[in-house]
Amino acid sequence: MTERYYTTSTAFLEALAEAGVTYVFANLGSDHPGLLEAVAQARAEGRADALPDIIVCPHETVAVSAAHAYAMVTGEPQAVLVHVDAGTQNLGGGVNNAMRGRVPVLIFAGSVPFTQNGELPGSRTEFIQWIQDVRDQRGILRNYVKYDNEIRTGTNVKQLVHRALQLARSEPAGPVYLVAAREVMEEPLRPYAVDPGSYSPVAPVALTREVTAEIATALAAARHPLIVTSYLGRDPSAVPSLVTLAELLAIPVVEAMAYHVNFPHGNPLHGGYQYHSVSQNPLLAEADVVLVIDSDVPWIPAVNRPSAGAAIYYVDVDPLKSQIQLWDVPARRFATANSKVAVEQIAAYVRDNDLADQAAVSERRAAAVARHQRALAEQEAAEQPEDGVITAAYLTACVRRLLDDQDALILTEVVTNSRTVTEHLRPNRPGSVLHHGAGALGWSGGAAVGAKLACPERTVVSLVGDGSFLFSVPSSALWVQRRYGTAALTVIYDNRGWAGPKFSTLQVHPDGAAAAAGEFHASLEPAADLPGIAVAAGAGFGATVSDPAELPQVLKDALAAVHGGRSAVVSVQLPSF
Ligand SMILES: Cc1ncc(C[n+]2csc(CCOP(=O)(O)OP(=O)(O)O)c2C)c(N)n1
Ligand SMILES: [Mg+2]
Repeated sequence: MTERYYTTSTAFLEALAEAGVTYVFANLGSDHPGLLEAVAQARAEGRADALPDIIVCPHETVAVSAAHAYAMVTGEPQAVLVHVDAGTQNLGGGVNNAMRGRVPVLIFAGSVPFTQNGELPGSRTEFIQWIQDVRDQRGILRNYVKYDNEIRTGTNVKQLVHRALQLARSEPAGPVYLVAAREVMEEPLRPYAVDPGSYSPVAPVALTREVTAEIATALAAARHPLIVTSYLGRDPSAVPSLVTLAELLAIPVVEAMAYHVNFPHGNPLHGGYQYHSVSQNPLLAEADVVLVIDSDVPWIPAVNRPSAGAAIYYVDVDPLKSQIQLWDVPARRFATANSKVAVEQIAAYVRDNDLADQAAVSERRAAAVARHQRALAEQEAAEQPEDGVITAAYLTACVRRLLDDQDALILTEVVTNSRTVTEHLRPNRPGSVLHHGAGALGWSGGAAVGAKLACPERTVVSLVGDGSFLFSVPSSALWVQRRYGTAALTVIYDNRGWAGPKFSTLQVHPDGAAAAAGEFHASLEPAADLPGIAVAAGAGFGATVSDPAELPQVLKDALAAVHGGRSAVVSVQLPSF
């Protein structure tokens, strides 16, 4: 029997598969012959099933965003393969998003060969291998990864991969980066195995009994307790636990810069959404005890903060925000804990010690019900189209109705329309709306690919700004969506420009020369044919709509195209900002 083909590349890919990586989102280069040969040899030997599938991504933004969304949906990290320093740089904001969004992703890039005279298999053969020889390739990503290392030999590559993924998955989760030169990836090896079971992520952390008692007692004794959260819903099973705690004491829950469904919109204790807040939130102003759980920016203190006397408790996987340079939320207690575990502990303590003052709970509940009904009535009123113009609220209501009977997964990247979109989607189901959780636009196109691969049975819908759509490299994203049968519906909130930078300028210079001139260099007129770009790249349906009466039917036709297996992109013309 001939000896099995087995190199560092084979072992690397095997380790990924053993660790649960199903897909390698790849953009290839001269650094990857070892990996491509390993895949081909495995196929020839009938062992292709032991390796992950390769998804070709013509832009790295699409690759990393796909891996990001896949991990958000499943909790399972995927791999991204890029070309030396150049491909690493092209990952750009996508790595930033994965890091800030606490999402595990394993990124691998080749580094240039370290021999040049043919001393070893893989030695330099192309001029670019001198040009791409930089001082510190790993430094490109060091601000944005939890761990970076170089694979120096195949003999322990499996351990490195499993350790990297263990770090990536342990809370706070995040991206990790491995590099290796061609000679190392070509190294012949004896096949070997490691036990993936011995690299599980760190177990969730609980509150101590003392801190549980302190927080439970403070919340139960408060007149106006409040919970603020941004990403507790990253574990959908944590949401019912939060609902139980909130209902036990009738505590309103405010979602701040939410990028998951943290609390059902329809629950009367939902205290609303805070995004780019420009005014004081009354619930925050009246609160005497605030539990912040899983949030980076619970409020923006210059415009919106709790009262000076409020007792704040901060529970988070990283309550001191060690990855943020200036961060200052004065709290009475900071505690490291998994949010689901923590809210269950606090609720159990309240119940076991009969701490709930039922009269106060009934009073707060009645106030919450009235507040919630008022908010709903205001939202309903805002959903009517205005004088033949499609507003963001009306559009979102149409999308909500369109998806009423669908098992939909909605990805949002709508910047200045974030609050409107979340309010009018009225999300109730944990895990049904996702956002990258960070600041680098251009996620949604690739994210739709990852989301669809993660849950092929669900209808994937991206709601995006026109600027964000262009950032997501639609020529690449729509092609990947077609090639791999991951059809998605994209609805563009098209205000023909970047409202965000304009609003930022007005916040700092409300009466300045830019405001007086009305020039913010944020217009994207003359408008590009965005659905045309999508159709040229691979979408099966593209349309631009500006008549409110036509909108529901256009959205239906677009959804039908998606159910028929082809992506659809609809540009919805909103008023210019
Ligand atoms: C990669 C990246 N580049 C630039 C920015 C700065 N930025 C913030 S909002 C914005 C405009 C986004 O436009 P669009 O998606 O149309 O949303 P709108 O502001 O119109 O609501 C820009 C350019 C960013 N966040 N990310
Ligand atoms: Mg815009």
